[in-house]
Amino acid sequence: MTKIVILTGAGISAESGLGTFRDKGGLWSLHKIEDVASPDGFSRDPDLVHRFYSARRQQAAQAVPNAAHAALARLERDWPGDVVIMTQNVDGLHEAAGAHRVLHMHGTLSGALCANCEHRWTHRRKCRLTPPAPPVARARPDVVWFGELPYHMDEILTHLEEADIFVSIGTSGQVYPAASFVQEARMQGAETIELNLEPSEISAAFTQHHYGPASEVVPQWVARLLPDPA
Ligand code: BJW
Repeated sequence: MTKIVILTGAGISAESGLGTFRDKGGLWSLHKIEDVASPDGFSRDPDLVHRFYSARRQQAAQAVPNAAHAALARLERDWPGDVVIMTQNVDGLHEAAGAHRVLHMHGTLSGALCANCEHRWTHRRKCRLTPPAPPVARARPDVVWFGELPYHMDEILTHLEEADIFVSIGTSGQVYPAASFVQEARMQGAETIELNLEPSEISAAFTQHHYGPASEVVPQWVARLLPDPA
């Protein structure tokens, strides 16, 4: 049975109204990465970091999955082999579209973590993080910042070793370790496909490319793999 391993990045959620990081007008043109996406930035100015993530949490709560998320959920449901989505996104839109096998390698906006004791919880309110009770005092978003180890790496590496098809969707290939997944999959003999708005930094590593908005190229790719829905 053919195993399909899918890596997604911010580009898949762009048409759901969520900003990407490195595109023109993206999050990193509005905020300094080292201020809002690093442990040092959080230590220096936790309020700034909380404001940044509160705003993104509010945007994500209003966003709805687009045709690309829906196509991947259909692929997961109807493909006779294994399908795994590993996402760098923290927005939860894959699950909102109905996908179940999703590994959140950079965490989620709904997760909270105590920076002192590593206690984790899901916060109840949509915007501000509220620690459940003392001594859980230093609440931070449960997301992966620069210099931190992404989540589920052992499981991810196993899936990459087993992949027959590796597909990268809407990611610029500028952030590691995700940017190296295509090489891992290629070394195991997987077919490698890039679906993106435009060639990424690592396009040359892929054997197939389809460029255009995710809401178009992803459903087209899924339609080639699956017969029309009844
Ligand atoms: C569309 C579209 C549409 C637009 N349709 N497409 C030197 C060399 C190599 C590595 C390093 C180095 N120095 C430091 C490092 C490591 C560092 C790193 O990679 N730095 C680089 C800047 C060089 N990485 C880390 O620190 C990571 N940890 C780590 O390496 O630990 C060590 C280790 C790991 C594993 C094994 C052993 C040891 C941690 C990285 C954490 C990244 N965190 C963030 C924030 C997460 C929380 C949050 O969301 O706020 O993750 S940063 C940000 O970048 C976020 C994203 O997930 C990530 C990737 O961005 P993404 O998704 O690719 O978005 P964009 O904006 O870059 O691209 C969008 C793409 O979509 C574009 O191509 C568009 O064209 C396209 N697009 N509209 C289709 N409609």
